[in-house]
Amino acid sequence: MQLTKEEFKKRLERKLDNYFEEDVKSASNSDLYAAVSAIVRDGYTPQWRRIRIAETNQKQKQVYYFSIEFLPGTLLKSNLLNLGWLKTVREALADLHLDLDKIAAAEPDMALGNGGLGRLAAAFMDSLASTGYTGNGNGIRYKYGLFKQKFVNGYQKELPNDWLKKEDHWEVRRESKSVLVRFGGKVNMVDDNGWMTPQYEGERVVRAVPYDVAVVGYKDGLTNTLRLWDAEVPPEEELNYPTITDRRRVEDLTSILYPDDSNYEGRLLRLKQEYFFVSAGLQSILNYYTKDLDNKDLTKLPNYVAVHINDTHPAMAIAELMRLLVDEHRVDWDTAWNITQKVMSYTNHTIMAEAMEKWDVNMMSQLLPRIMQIITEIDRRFCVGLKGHVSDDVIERTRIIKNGQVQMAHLAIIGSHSINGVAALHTQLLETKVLKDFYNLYPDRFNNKTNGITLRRWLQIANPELSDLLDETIGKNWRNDSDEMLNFEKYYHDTKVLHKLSDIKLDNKKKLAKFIKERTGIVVDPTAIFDVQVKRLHAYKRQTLKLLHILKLYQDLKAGIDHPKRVVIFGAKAAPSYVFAKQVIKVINETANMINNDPDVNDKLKVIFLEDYDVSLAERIIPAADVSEQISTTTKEASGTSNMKLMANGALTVATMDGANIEIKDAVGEDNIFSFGLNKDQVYKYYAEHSYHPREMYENDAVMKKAVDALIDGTIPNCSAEGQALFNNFLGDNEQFLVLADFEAYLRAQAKIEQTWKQKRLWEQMSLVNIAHSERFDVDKTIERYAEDIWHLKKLEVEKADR
Ligand code: NBX
Repeated sequence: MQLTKEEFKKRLERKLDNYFEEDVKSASNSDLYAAVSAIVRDGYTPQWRRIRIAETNQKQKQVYYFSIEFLPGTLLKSNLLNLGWLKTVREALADLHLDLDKIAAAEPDMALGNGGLGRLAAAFMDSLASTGYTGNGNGIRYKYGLFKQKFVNGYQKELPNDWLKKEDHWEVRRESKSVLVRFGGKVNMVDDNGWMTPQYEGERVVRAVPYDVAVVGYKDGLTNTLRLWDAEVPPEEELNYPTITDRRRVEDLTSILYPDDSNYEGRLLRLKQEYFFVSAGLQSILNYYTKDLDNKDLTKLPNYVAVHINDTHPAMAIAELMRLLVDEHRVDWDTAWNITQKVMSYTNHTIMAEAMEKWDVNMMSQLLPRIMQIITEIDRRFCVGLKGHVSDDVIERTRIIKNGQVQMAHLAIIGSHSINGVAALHTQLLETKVLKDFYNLYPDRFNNKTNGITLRRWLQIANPELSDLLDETIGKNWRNDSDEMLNFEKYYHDTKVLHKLSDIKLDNKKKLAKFIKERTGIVVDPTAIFDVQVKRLHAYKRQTLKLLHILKLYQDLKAGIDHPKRVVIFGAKAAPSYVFAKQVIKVINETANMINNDPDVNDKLKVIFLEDYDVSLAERIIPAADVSEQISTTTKEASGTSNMKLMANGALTVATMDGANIEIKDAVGEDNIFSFGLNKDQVYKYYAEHSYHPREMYENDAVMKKAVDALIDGTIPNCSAEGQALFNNFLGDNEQFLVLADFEAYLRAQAKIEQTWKQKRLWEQMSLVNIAHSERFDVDKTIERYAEDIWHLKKLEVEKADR
């Protein structure tokens, strides 16, 4: 039975009355949010239970996606959409003079992730449920999500993100599924009836309690589970935690998400977090397998279970599964290793050396003595196995333990049957450069899986007007089958459709302009080019290149050289300890201040750096973008995903040939993207020959010199130290990100953007092509490839949901 408007209104009244003794007239948005989300919960709960039963009965293979980050954003509208209720509920609320968007805004973002990696994990959850695969998420229920960003005098300040303060309406505590996780102490191996068994002494025991969040699939999809673990003192251990400080130490384990998107910080707490959720997750999988499925034969585990390791943070799963199999279930080492390799698969998300995780052997031995023993044994056998087959150098380069450190990527590769990169170029670089030795050892394990995005969220939720236009032109079935979006290209010469497209964009830009006015007090002209760069702040992503372009535009305008009106919009958080990234934020903010208040510039150029970029803010910015800035140093951005979201919303991409930008170019064709900059061979040539001398470029290019000098000649007020830091960085021979090397090409690409902007029809046509071809990056397609090539899953057979 589909929900009707009348039925919804009845349920709403009842909930408001029961929960708050309020009615629709008196209830606050936050009360209304609680009531609507309760109705949604009632909508999926019966199916959630039914599916769990079906899974157990059908004993289908399931995937468990282990990720230290999940970044779903808000869930109300996406659950409504996936239940097929969004339109009905929106209209029913409107009948009651209520606005769904305002009610939904009362939901705090579930920001248990930093950026692309965490968002991808959330997208995969949605997609597994939507495509009909039983996939479970396994992660941490952080009490504080990614920090809230504030600007104070142009500097980034970080505030705690207390997202659970008002209670989360989606999670269900499942105390009966709790497990125990052990840390520290000593381990002695003793002979127990011929089996060497560990005996622990003086270890600390922590209780892992799961909180399950339903992942509601789209339309006739499944309802899967995202399981997030919380750390508590075990009731039977209370005497061992007598003081509040002792207890707090346990609770601290799941207290904060590390705000560290690439620069790796070696912290004991982080190591504890990694082991905690990995051990809890694997224990609960084995409990399910041996008890619920009543399966005693662990050699069959790979027929029922796939565990995916999202980046190296959960790589200890390999050692922990070995521990559980060998120590707890008494499986012999070789058999256990065989099982483990068949179960595990691993995705790499970066080639940046500093983001490759390594742990100190001493630290690991103290915190996780048995795990360290097992990793040592895996390493020993790996070396012994290769001895005589490959050179000793190769063994030295590929082994897990080196120079007193555990190389987590090596552990992940050696213990998995599949290793994938996240875009074609990235995978190619893994195979030929970064992980070349491993590729030579295990060529069959390597494969590419280009990332994807939840088109449902980025079109149907974030851009309903564009979605309606697609309905009107190509019919509604694109909502179920994204291939059909390609038909939109047939409207390339349709003036009416092109006009509509431009009206929709203008409308979205007006909404964003209003939001910008509310947030910053700055008025921007919605008819200007909205030029958007939204992503974490990182030197390799080169927000700095955009900054230099802004300075150049400013200097032109001051000198009377005209340009089309432009509003540059940034959204970006910097890791709190990342000094350079924070200096960039300060300089951009001061530059913005200077330009936005300069009457000479009038409203020809505005620079808006919106605070606290998160999924909800992305949903406002992305539909309003004309230009998508994807300007990383070629080879450095593994894939990127904001590039895909922006293209789906009709923005035109200015891009280096990096990560998935290359595949975007393949999809839309050269004429529908502004590509520029060094190619990968040129980048590697600079590195290999140490031939990058930016000072020469700067001295020989007057335009570049003028823009760069603005950083230090007092042009930009209030940031002389930070300006100097950027200046020094750009001109250093060891500047890795080659900002100045791409400057001129970038200006040319921007000049082309300006010319194209003046040809309104052409711009709309290019935009239309981009929208049509974004189907290629539908995450459901990515998931189908993981399911088939890596996890070997079949779809679960369930009766159609009765919602
Ligand atoms: O993963 C990102 C890459 O930079 C993107 O190119 C890619 O599209 C995306 C999804 O594959 N990596 C990323 O977001 N990394 C992290 O957030 C991260 C977090 C903690 C950490 C290291 C990296 N210690």
